Amino acid sequence: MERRTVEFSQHGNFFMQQISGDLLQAVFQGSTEFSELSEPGVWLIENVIAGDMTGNEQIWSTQALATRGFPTELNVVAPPADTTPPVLVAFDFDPKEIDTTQGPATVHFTATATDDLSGVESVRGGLVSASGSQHGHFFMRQVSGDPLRAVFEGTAELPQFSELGVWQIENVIAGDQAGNERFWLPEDLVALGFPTSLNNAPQGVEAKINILEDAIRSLVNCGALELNKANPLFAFVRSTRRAFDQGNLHGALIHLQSFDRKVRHWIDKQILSASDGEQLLDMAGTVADMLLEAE
Ligand SMILES: [Ca+2]
Repeated sequence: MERRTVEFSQHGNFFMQQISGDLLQAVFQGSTEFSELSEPGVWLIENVIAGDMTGNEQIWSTQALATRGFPTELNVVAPPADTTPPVLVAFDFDPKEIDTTQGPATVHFTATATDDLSGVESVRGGLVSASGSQHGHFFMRQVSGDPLRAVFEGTAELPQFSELGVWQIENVIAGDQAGNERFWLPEDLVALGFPTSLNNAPQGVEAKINILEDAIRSLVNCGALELNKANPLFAFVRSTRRAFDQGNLHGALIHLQSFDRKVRHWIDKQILSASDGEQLLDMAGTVADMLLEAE
């Protein structure tokens, strides 16, 4: 015995098995499955076919079934389409002060996103450095909630020697299972009251003195400065370091304040390029500001 379910372009069929009765009056049962790709709308029982043991078959058409008062229609309800991307209802990261001068820094991100129908599938985003030349990324995974209100977590790692200064969240992107995506730019995040800034700065006076020392060392390494014990730049940083190590913050500050005159002298003598000199002065100024605060 066989039955077919048909509606125009899509066809289905199902086979039935005897579940009770006897050879002369048998009760059959079977089933058929509709997938999410099945055409929505009214499906018709195209025909029902019954056969006996000797091979005789009888086919009843839709019309024949309807005439006998049997049901012939089955309505497949169309699933509503999901055309709306998720909504970002929470976004934060920690810490907001990092220091990549001594090693890489890891920033932890959390976000909560809601979706109307298919469910949130992904949340990710990017970071950009102050100059715009360096980028970081964070990919998040769902840690709790449900598809319609999901909590995501992820991390971004900024490598050692990443650009210093304020990094911005460049964008946050959330997508749903149906492929709808939405981008939030920094101004969108600010409008929602979410943080967007991450400050990458050396922490502490000592870290900054290290940077100053490293900067002078790298000028020597690239040949911009001659390695000479009498080099006043070395003498200057050494004495700043010594004063700081002895807890003599005022002494360290005096050294830093005399730095400006010395560096300008070296720039005038063309022993130090103007841009290198300005960079060193910037660094020294930052250390001096911190010492002033600490004093
Ligand atoms: Ca959606």
